[in-house]
Amino acid sequence: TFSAELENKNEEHGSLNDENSSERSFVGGSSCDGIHTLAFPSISTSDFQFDLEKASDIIVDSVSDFLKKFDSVRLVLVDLSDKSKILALVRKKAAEKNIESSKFFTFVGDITQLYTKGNFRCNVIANATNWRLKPGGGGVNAAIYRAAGDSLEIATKEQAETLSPGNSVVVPLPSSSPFHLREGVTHVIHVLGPNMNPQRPNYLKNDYVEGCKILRDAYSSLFENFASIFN
Ligand code: AR6
Repeated sequence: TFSAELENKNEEHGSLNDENSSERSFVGGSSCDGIHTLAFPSISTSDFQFDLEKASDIIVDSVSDFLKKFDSVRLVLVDLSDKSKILALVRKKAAEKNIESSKFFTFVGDITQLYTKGNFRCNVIANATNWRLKPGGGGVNAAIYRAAGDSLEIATKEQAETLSPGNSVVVPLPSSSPFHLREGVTHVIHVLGPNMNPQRPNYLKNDYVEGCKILRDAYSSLFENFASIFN
């Protein structure tokens, strides 16, 4: 079950720094405490086939830059499985960089059920989307649109029709939206990352110079947009 997975995660994978037990208190349910929390998936590393080593370097660098600029924020990288390679790489690199583990950590679970299944409150979640900002397509995008219902699609259309790689858009969720009511998520930030999958639009043909630049842009856009929600 989900909770069994969480307990397991807490013992073995629960935080960036295994000696630091701070995450346990978050799992107890008292997570927000006025701290703005962004949960985000690893952009581009599954369907878009971006290299995991390169992506993990970019995640850790981008997080570290962002946390230097803001207090009272928390960033949480989420993936579905405790065997997630990207979570393991990021945990290792974040520990090496001495990133504060109360401000940035990893979490195993479904990003659409962080509160209802994981007892972990995040007010903002990021989505790894497609250029048309359309529901479906698999991965985290399909899951988020499914969980949020029509209200996310409608609210998204009010903000943007399309997105170019390296950009993001903030979508406020109406308070009547089931996702808002159930999960306490007030905003979804759609992010479009670089694509290394020949079957998808904007294919970069293995150009990692351009790909890394776009992924860096994607995370800075995501984090700046997150900060803009409460600043
Ligand atoms: N909760 C948490 N993490 C998840 C979930 C979930 N429910 N589902 C997937 N992940 P991907 P991309 C993780 O493929 O590579 C879509 O079709 C997953 O394990 O969703 O940026 C869009 O429409 C991985 O670590 O996004 C685009 O066309 C991460 O989320 C395309 O895929 C991102 O995987 C975007 O591809």
